[in-house]
Amino acid sequence: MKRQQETTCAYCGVGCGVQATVQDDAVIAVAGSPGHPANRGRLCVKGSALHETLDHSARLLHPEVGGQRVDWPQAIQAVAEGLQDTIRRHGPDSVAFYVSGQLLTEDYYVANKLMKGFIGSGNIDTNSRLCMSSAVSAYKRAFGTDTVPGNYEDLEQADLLILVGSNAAWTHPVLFQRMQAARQKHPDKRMVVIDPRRTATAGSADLHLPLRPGTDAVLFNGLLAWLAEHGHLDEDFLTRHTEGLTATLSMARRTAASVASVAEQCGLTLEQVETFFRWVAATPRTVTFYSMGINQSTSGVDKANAIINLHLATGRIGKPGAAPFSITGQPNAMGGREVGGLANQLAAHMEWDDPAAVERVARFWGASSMASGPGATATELFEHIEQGQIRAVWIMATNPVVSMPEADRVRRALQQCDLVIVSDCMAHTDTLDLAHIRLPATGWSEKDGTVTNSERRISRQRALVPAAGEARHDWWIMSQVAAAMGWGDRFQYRQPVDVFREHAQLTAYENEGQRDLDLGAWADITAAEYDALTPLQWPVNAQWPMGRPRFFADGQFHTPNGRARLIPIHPRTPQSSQDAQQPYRLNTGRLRDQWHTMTRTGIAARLTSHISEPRVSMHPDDAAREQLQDGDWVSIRGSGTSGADGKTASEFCARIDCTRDQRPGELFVPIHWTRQYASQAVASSLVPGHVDPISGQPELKHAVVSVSPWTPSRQGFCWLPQALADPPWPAWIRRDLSGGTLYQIAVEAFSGREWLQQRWPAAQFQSFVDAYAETERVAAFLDGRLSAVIWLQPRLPEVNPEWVDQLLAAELETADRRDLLAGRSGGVADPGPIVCSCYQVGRNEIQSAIGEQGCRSVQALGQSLRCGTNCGSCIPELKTLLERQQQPV
Ligand SMILES: Nc1nc2c(c(=O)[nH]1)N[C@H]1C(S)=C(S)[C@@H](COP(=O)(O)OP(=O)(O)OC[C@H]3O[C@@H](n4cnc5c(=O)[nH]c(N)nc54)[C@H](O)[C@@H]3O)O[C@H]1N2
Ligand SMILES: Nc1nc2c(c(=O)[nH]1)N[C@H]1C(S)=C(S)[C@@H](COP(=O)(O)OP(=O)(O)OC[C@H]3O[C@@H](n4cnc5c(=O)[nH]c(N)nc54)[C@H](O)[C@@H]3O)O[C@H]1N2
Ligand code: SF4
Ligand SMILES: [Mo]
Repeated sequence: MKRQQETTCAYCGVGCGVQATVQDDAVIAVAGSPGHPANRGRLCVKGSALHETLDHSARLLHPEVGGQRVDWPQAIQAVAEGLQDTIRRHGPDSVAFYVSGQLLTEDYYVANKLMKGFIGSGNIDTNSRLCMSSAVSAYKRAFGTDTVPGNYEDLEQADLLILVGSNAAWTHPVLFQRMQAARQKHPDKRMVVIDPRRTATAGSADLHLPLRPGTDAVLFNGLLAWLAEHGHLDEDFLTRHTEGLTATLSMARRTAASVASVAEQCGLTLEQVETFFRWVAATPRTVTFYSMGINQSTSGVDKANAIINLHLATGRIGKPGAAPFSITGQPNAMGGREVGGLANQLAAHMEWDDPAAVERVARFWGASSMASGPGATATELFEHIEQGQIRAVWIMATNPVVSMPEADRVRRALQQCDLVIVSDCMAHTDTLDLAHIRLPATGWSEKDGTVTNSERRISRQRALVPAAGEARHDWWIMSQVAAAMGWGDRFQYRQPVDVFREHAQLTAYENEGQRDLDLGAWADITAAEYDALTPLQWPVNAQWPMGRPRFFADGQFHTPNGRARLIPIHPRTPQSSQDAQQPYRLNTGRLRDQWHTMTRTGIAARLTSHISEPRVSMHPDDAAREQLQDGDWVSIRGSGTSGADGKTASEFCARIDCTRDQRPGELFVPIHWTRQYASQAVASSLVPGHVDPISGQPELKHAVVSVSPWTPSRQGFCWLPQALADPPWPAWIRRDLSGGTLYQIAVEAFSGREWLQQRWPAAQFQSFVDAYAETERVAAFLDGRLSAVIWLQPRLPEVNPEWVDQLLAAELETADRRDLLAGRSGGVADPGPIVCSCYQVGRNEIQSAIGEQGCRSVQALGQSLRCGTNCGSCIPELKTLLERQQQPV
């Protein structure tokens, strides 16, 4: 029987509603929910591949203690005893939880309560520290609370959209498409993109400001000073509802006095800066949408406040189409902020510095041992592990040995830690591989609860199918541990609604209109109501029973005197600076079709076809100076980061991608590849642990590095039936395809035939060797079926890897064998790198449609090849291909 169920996407903070089709306990199809206000029927490429990532073969299916399979009661006992024993010997601050914006609100709530109210330590922090803690601090400095003023409709209603440090076309694709659709309807709307790189997002903008990295505060200070000088401030709003203008303005004037000074400091032209300033002056309906290019910085809070200053000074806040808008990355980063999952938050928008609040929360929880103040933030937490102050850590739904700055150091710290407990849904992650206790968690399609998206909208993520193997919900696992530690009467949850109801009650508890976060309308929610919950924007209480779309248009802020604060900003440059040893600035970030550490998106072959290897983006002038060509291998080393041995620098080994989208002197690498998927390509291992002094957020966007060439003697591909535990090549990148595993490899001295013979002595081999051309192609056959192929030559062969994948496990005709050894993809056209993942349309096909069939527009390409007609994520790339090919030579 087929049925349809409404749920929410597992990935980004847009929080799209998903309509899942379920048959025989399997999700067989997904589509965007037409009725969900976040996406109104759309999904991006990651969302539309959700059902392709649910294969149980890669899942962690049962608990393990010390590498041995155990049952749940034994696992719970081991965790409880491990934590209790540590607390007994070293005190409550010797244990810590490191959790995630990918937990549901219910999971997050239980984690926060268990640590702060019962274990009695503030040591719970989350990967959101790496993501939006600067945005939270800036909102609190300006408004007194962590309140997102606007909503997604503002993005459509704005006449000027300023995207700062955001590659939304790839990272918040459905929102980006909503913006694009609004621009198409009203062509006089404008979009400005501020990003050192020319991203897919920047390529779609009316104005791209490729500023010098880290100089955003100069730009926004300069803008404020210029608007004041030209009489564009909202004096009435400033006088009645804000404080701090004089000092803020004088600092702005001091640090960014003129258009010329701004242009000089930011590395922009006068015309670029002036155009931007004039557009802002002329457009009251302005939304500034900012993301990791702002937050991930040692002055991230200041930069966010520089943006908020602009909106306060022009009164552009809380009105339709006018707001500062920090966009969150993870599906439930916002839910974490609501329960108080950051070490420096207490709970439910109450703070540590208010003793009455600490007492109130303790009373509400019936806390046996209430923590008295903030605990360790993410970077501090791993430092405390390294120094032996924290002896036991429980990591849930995050992969810190890949995503934390100084990733290799974090790895060494965990290797020394007495007790590492990891809850994850997958069987192998770089972090899980270091755990003493492994706990299988339910994943998307099984877990059940709520998430809050970037516009404060709470939606249900529903269980669609039974849990895989013995996987259990995170809230259940923690509640069981709490019970085993003696606090069962305070953790008697039978289902997610029990947790949600208690969370809603806490938000309303002795609130009396004092706290913005108030879910009082749900304080007595029943299971049936919870099941039927429709997406609403908090608060949801007597005053706002259907949720509240916007805050602050009335000029009422949650500061003691009710006024918003403008904050004087003294711009600071990134902490590491380039020198002769580390001449390049390194920027890190995301690709369109991968999610973070690839534990789920790496499984779907369709998603690895867009960009199949970690490439280092480099300006052609830099490449020329280093005597490198596009596709050459390099080794990148970071400063102040030490590798696996603790002595030499961490290393990132990959091929370069020469592109003018990059500023000279600056490199970009993707963050997705882990030790599971590449020999040496963990971006965060190159990034030092410098953090913002207010928010504790690491400066993940601004490292400095050296580059040295590496010339392998040969490169190529190895197709195998399955992944290897320990690949033998000095450099490799793995892809999981439908027929088996593909390795892209680079080798020194290596004979493909000898290696295959050692692995499969019983196999038959056919090979082609051209010693002069240094080319080797070997095929291994088991029982007449093709089981492995290695193809090596001095440069990477231009072959469509899917072609060989399709042949694996097949009994090949003589002609196919001949083609294979000759390296001719017999009759199978090579589509080239995949541009449209939905319909698997490659660059070669698109180029020939433009060149030979005369397609002149995205629409024409869509009609001819279907590319761009489903999720639309590839439209910016289609436009670029059209532009490039149509330029007169
Ligand atoms: N496809 C995909 N989408 C995702 C995710 C994913 O893993 N994959 N992850 C989600 C998560 S958790 C997050 S946090 C978001 C992140 O979403 P984004 O913030 O949009 O993504 P990033 O690629 O990290 O960085 C954004 C841009 O900041 C720019 N930048 C770097 N330095 C500066 C600077 O000094 N100034 C300015 N103005 N810009 C700078 C970079 O060049 C980059 O293009 O994406 C979410 N969406
Ligand atoms: N250099 C550099 N580093 C970065 C960034 C950057 O831009 N540059 N960005 C930072 C940002 S913004 C972020 S958000 C982080 C993300 O970094 P991480 O959080 O480390 O990355 P994920 O791969 O999302 O890890 C989530 C893990 O949880 C598992 N999981 C999924 N669902 C569940 C569940 O329901 N329960 C449990 N228990 N496990 C689950 C997944 O299998 C996966 O192993 O990376 C940060 N690191
Ligand atoms: S934009 Fe894509 S990844 Fe983000 S929630 Fe929507 S479908 Fe999921
Ligand atoms: Mo994030």
